[in-house]
Amino acid sequence: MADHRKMWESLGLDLESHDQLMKVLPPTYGSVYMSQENRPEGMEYFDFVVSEVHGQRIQELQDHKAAGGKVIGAFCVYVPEEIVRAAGGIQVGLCSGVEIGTAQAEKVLPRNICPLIKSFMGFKLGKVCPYFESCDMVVGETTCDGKKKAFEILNDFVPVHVMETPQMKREKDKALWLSEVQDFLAAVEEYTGNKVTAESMRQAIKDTNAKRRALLRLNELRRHDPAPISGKDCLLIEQISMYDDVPRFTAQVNALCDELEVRVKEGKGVAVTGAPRLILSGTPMALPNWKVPHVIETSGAVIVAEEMCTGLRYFENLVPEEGETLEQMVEAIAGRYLDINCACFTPNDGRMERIVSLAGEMKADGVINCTLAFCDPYLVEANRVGKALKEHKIPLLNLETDYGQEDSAQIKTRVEAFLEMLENR
Ligand code: BJ8
Repeated sequence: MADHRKMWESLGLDLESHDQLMKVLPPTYGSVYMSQENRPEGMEYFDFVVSEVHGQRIQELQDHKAAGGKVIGAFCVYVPEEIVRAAGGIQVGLCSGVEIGTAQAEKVLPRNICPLIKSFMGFKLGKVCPYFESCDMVVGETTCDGKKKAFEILNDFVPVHVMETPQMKREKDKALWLSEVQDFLAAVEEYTGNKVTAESMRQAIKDTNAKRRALLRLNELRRHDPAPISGKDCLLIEQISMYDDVPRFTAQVNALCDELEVRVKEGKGVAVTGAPRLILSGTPMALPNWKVPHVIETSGAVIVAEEMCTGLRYFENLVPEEGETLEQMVEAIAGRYLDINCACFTPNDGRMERIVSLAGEMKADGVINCTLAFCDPYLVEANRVGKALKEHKIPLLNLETDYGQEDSAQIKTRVEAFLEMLENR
């Protein structure tokens, strides 16, 4: 890795804590990713991105800023990245999947709060994330209570624009959401100093749709048995999609898909034909949270889809491209985003329907519903997931976990018992 210390210093990072974070990543990555057999060659690009996760991409963000551009951070797939792109900005995902800065985070947050919230607060207060420190503004949302209240605190350290995400999807909620998206457009224009035009918005929608199409293409290829690519690799790509350069990422995913198509023709895969096929559902798995997928795939199963925000919920709906005026395009964006099925909505039947249909499409043998500890929306919704899957006789394993490694062995025991049950059905 090139020496980026000067850049990190200029961003105000706490270099000592940052060094500790960077020390954890390579060995974890080596054991989780590089140990996989028969990986597609196209994964080389994504390995490189991880090796330069705080290097090259951060340098690109600094170059963008030096040229007058703005960087905007987000924590949720409800934040419409097309708008930031249309205003000439770069949007980056700020959710983190590692326990770091816990002591600092617990000075402002209760101990018993979802690890995702604790982690992003720890990243900010511990000054260990160059993405956070590159952001001119961050965008919060009123999805779950924990996040909503945490954004008030975060606003003491970085300007936060909060979007009010409704909790239901009735006509009046749609109207509220559209007005929130319009307000967001105005805020982004103000921050970037750039006026969004119909032309720039059309291009941003096209670019973002192209990225989502590439991810959909990748997902489609996973229908095959043997699976041409592991779930771990797909999750990694989905995590990287939140912050990589859009056209470059799209091209790399498509190149990987070209390779996978050949693999499929040759009957080549990463797991043996007939290996148990599982769908992973639940709360997002932010980089570098690979614990559960690693346990699953080292137990002999293969993950064939992620019904998560680091997964299908992020890319399965496209923004319709027919809009002619800026207003029409903004409406199309609002409509597309409100279609996402987050457990923060009530009812959230769309999610249950999607998990069931996905299990059929991907010929899955079962579903693992994995929820972060203290996440009330998803923990309570596990009941609805269980009911829907039972009605369709789809086996389900519910897991609740955090960012620590202490429960790995226990999770492995439960996953192995689930796989044994699938085998004996
Ligand atoms: S659209 S899932 S990205 S809110 S895990 S912080 S819900 S307590 S992340 Fe999410 Fe947007 Fe919904 Fe997706 Fe709260 Fe739960 Fe923590 Fe969560």
